[in-house]
Amino acid sequence: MKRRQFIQVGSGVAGAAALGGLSTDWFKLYGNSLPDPETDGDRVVPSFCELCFWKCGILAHVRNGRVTKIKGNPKDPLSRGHLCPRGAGGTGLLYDPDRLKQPMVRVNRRGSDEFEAVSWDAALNEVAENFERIKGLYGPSALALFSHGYGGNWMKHLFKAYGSANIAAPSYAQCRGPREVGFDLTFGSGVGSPEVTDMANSRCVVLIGGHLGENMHNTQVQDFAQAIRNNADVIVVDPRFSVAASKAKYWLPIKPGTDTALLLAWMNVIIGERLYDREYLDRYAYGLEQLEEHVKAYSPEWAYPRTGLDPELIRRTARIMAAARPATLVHPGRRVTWYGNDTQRSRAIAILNALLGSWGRKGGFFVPSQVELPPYPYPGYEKSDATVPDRPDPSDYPLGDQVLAQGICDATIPGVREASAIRAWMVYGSNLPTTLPDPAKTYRAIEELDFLVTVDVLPAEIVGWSDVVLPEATYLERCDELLTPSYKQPYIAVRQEVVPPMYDSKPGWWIARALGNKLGLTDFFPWENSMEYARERLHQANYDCDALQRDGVILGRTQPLYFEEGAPPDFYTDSGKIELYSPRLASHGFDPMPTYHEDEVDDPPAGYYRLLFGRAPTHTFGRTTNNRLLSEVYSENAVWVNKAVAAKWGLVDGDRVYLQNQDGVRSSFSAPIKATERIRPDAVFVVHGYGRKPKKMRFAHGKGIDDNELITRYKTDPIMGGTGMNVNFVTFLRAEDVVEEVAS
Ligand SMILES: Nc1nc2c(c(=O)[nH]1)N[C@H]1C(S)=C(S)[C@@H](COP(=O)(O)OP(=O)(O)OC[C@H]3O[C@@H](n4cnc5c(=O)[nH]c(N)nc54)[C@H](O)[C@@H]3O)O[C@H]1N2
Ligand SMILES: Nc1nc2c(c(=O)[nH]1)N[C@H]1C(S)=C(S)[C@@H](COP(=O)(O)OP(=O)(O)OC[C@H]3O[C@@H](n4cnc5c(=O)[nH]c(N)nc54)[C@H](O)[C@@H]3O)O[C@H]1N2
Ligand code: SF4
Ligand SMILES: [Mo]
Repeated sequence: MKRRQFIQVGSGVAGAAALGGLSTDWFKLYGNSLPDPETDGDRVVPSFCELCFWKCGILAHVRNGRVTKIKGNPKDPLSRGHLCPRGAGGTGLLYDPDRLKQPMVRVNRRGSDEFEAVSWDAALNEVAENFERIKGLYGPSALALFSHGYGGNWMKHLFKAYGSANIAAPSYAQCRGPREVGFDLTFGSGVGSPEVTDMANSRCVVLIGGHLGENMHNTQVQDFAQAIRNNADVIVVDPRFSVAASKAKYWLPIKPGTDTALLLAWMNVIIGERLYDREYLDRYAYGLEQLEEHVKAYSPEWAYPRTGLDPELIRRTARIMAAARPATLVHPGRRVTWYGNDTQRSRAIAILNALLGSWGRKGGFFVPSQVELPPYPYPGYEKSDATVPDRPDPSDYPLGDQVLAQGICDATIPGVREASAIRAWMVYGSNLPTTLPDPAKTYRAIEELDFLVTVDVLPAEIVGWSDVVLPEATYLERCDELLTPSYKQPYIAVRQEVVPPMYDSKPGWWIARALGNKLGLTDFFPWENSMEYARERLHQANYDCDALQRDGVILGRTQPLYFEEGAPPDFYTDSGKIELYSPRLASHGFDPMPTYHEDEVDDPPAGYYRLLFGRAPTHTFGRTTNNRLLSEVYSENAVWVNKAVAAKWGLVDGDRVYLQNQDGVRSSFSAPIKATERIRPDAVFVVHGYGRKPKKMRFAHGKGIDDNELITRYKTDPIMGGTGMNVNFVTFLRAEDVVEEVAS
């Protein structure tokens, strides 16, 4: 992308932010869909994006061997021809001068970030020897894989073939795990990704923290913009006046951590005033009588002192939701690991949707479908030799249905899970020191490891601590597993090589196959390359691989989306119904219906503020903070502080501060203050992904504050093991005082 064009992108975004956010036509601001005569005659390769995990279809333009720009693929259901700013800025990753360029082996103590460049053969031999040694001594379950991003599928295949089921990602227990479990307990299926929200047709959208517009999942934001254009009633519950709140009819600046009280009060009004969908509940739901009894005590007046929200506002918003039903979407959110009671809060959101009859209904949640593609005919995976060691006792977090990333980390530290200790990690596309809470523990686990191999594209924190570093080709330089999302429009998408890998980087499929061959797993890698693999899978189901490569997508046949259109009302719960009352939770000793426990949230100590964090539209965590194109707009984060609080501290906009938490942990770097009325006085907010430590990330290094450093505490969800991370408090240290202290 040319600089001039990028400035267009940049100023568009900055303009949107300055206006208080998202213009309903904001996608037009990026110029993605503008005709550009300068690129006529380019080679155009369809593929899909990996700047975040939404997987939008792209058209990459290539001229003279260089990718000049990336646009949305109009045929692709997840981009619909438009990209978010990050997707349009993908060349900033491809041409990042700080990229990992060759395989490397550590030469000094772990964490010194000193390496020697070696050949692929030497690097993979080192990995294979260590894997074989550790497997021989302790069995394959002493090996763990952390994997985030679509390319990780090849490594997961490798691990399963090798006999280890220890495959974890912070996108479960640090992200949307509680939501999936809460919805599954209620409706018998999760919300999935892409979410099955039918927001474009909603007449009322309720966002509980979900900060769409800053949280920039492309089609979610397009659908949200559509709902706003349709004049839907938008209700945003957030301690911060988010971009979404600026588009809302009602902003409820809730006291952090008390959302379950609000949700119960809303149910109290909807049930008390008989505003729910009686017919729908009679047909599909179990436990309405118990729920009616249960929520009687939770009046808006009861909720008021807990949430800080006016009882009349609670009543009015409940009635608005009910008036628009079933086209009311109480959005399930995505990162819901907040306070450790998150499965129950997600349950409360699910139950509220059930009362409004919105699951399986137009404007609520649609019923998704998927193109069926048979798996590649591999031999069966070896059975893993042990149960996963991520929880001390199998009865801990009994409803967690994926491996807990923090549990694998714990199991690496001697004395914590002795019987099933982990000795080696492979880390693919996951920057654990900045994404697992209590980073001191993560570093301790890393130091205890016998062996750590990282597959990455940039010299991230985790890379600096590795024994072997394998540089992956970026998503624009590689083919990947076929994509068949479960969505409104079923389809197949292909990721293909737009330009050949730069430097000595290799695609994930190549790395997994080469390593698999060294580990004697040749039966699991019978294909020569991933396109041959894809062709074989497509051939078996009679799809045309050439057409897929030409168009980027093949659309499947759409199925009915709503119950009223004939979509099957299947609820995969024990009762086969929507469970307002959950016998399953009761059988494990948990509240069968969401309950507000007074002791669930602590107040900040005097002089401290709750640390909240979220997204900026142009960044994906720390994945993009080194991307020169994207960082033009927000090159560092700012600390949002309530104006009155800032005044009390004598701080004005732009004053630089360090944050220090309740345990005396101070941020490594400073950031400017943003004094604003857009946040409650009891909380501060920073965007996640800044304050990067590695000096080799020359652009991002030292810019802004890393929220994760300050997350020394977390509360674990007893139901499924998610780590509630909004439980830390911070205070301010003026940057000039800190410098003095360091100098003295
Ligand atoms: N403190 C704090 N912690 C959080 C969150 C938060 O907001 N604050 N958010 C949580 C959430 S919602 C999630 S989903 C998780 C995500 O947490 P992680 O799974 O750790 O994900 P990322 O931070 O995206 O990991 C990025 C790593 O992938 C590398 N990478 C980028 N592209 C590629 C590629 O194509 N191939 C390979 N091999 N590597 C690549 C990057 O260089 C970087 O090192 O974090 C959770 N943890
Ligand atoms: N641009 C961009 N978009 C992204 C990502 C990205 O990195 N960059 N990451 C993607 C990923 S993996 C995820 S999981 C999602 C996460 O996006 P979301 O699910 O939307 O966000 P969260 O991080 O859970 O929540 C952040 C919001 O919750 C508010 N909040 C904090 N505490 C409370 C509380 O107690 N109650 C209420 N009601 N609100 C509260 C914060 O003020 C903030 O506005 O974003 C996705 N989209
Ligand atoms: S939402 Fe943006 S970054 Fe994410 S896949 Fe789509 S275009 Fe790429
Ligand atoms: Mo996430």
